[in-house]
Amino acid sequence: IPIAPEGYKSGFVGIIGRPNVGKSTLMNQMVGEKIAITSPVAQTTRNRLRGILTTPEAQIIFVDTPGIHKPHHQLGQVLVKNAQIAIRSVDVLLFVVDGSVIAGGGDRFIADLLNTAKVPVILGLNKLDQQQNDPQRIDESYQQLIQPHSWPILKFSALTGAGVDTLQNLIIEQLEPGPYYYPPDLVTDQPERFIMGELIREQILLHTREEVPHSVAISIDRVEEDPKITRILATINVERPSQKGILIGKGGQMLKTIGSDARQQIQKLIAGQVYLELFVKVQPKWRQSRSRLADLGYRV
Ligand code: GDP
Ligand code: K
Ligand code: MG
Repeated sequence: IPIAPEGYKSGFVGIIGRPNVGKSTLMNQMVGEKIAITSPVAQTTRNRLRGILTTPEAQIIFVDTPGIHKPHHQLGQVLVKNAQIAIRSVDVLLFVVDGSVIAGGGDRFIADLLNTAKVPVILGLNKLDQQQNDPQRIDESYQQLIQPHSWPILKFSALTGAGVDTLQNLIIEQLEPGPYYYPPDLVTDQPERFIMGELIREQILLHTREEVPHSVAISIDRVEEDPKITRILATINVERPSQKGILIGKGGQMLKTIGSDARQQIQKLIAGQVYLELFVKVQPKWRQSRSRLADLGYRV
């Protein structure tokens, strides 16, 4: 890692908010590459994932967290714990809400958690591109939400990128002088294999209904790099035989669609040809088991 120039700034920025407000979309937009998967399904993001943005003035390390929600089972508890750890270990907190609707109970829960924050907080109203029903009422609900604090409020669209430059500048203003924490050309702390697994999970989230997505975990079993093509063998772990049936689909059609769409995403990631082979395996109750969660790469 090179030595940063005189006066260079750096720091960690925790992105927190309830599920589906656009935290992962925002991180991808800031970093300029798709490193975090996004979808309309809550709990798309399971691990703390770092996205690194290096500019001539500053290196910002974004920490994308799973959305904060009430824990129902072991995985839920792990997700909330990870978000709470993130709050305590960053230099700036970026509280993201869906600015196209008024503040809700989930936002209130997070605002209360943030009362104990000892670092600067920025409130980000996302989805600026979406129609607001009653803009004035929406704005008031968020002003009220952050009281008695005077956190700066910014509006942007993580999807289109509108307003994101202003957000970037405000974050840099809040950072202290510091070194490069990561090489300037790195965009994430995660190994390529992890992102490959995530890109497969993303296609499952996009192609199947509610009951399957929350019960999958992907393991990348083998990656063979040839000069011409990269061969990837991966297993989709599910909890029940019925879910295995759904994922495979009639005549294997569902698995074929998921595999083909995931392959295209992975080809973009590694900028090369990919051959992807997927297996589906039943691992009963993996969500309840801490040791299995650890095996599958979750921090428990
Ligand atoms: P997260 O759960 O907070 O990480 O949310 P995601 O980044 O996965 O996004 C949830 C959904 O909201 C996805 O379908 C995104 O495409 C969508 N989304 C995110 N940001 C925006 C935005 O600025 N505008 C619109 N219209 N949709 C967005
Ligand atoms: K999501
Ligand atoms: Mg996310």
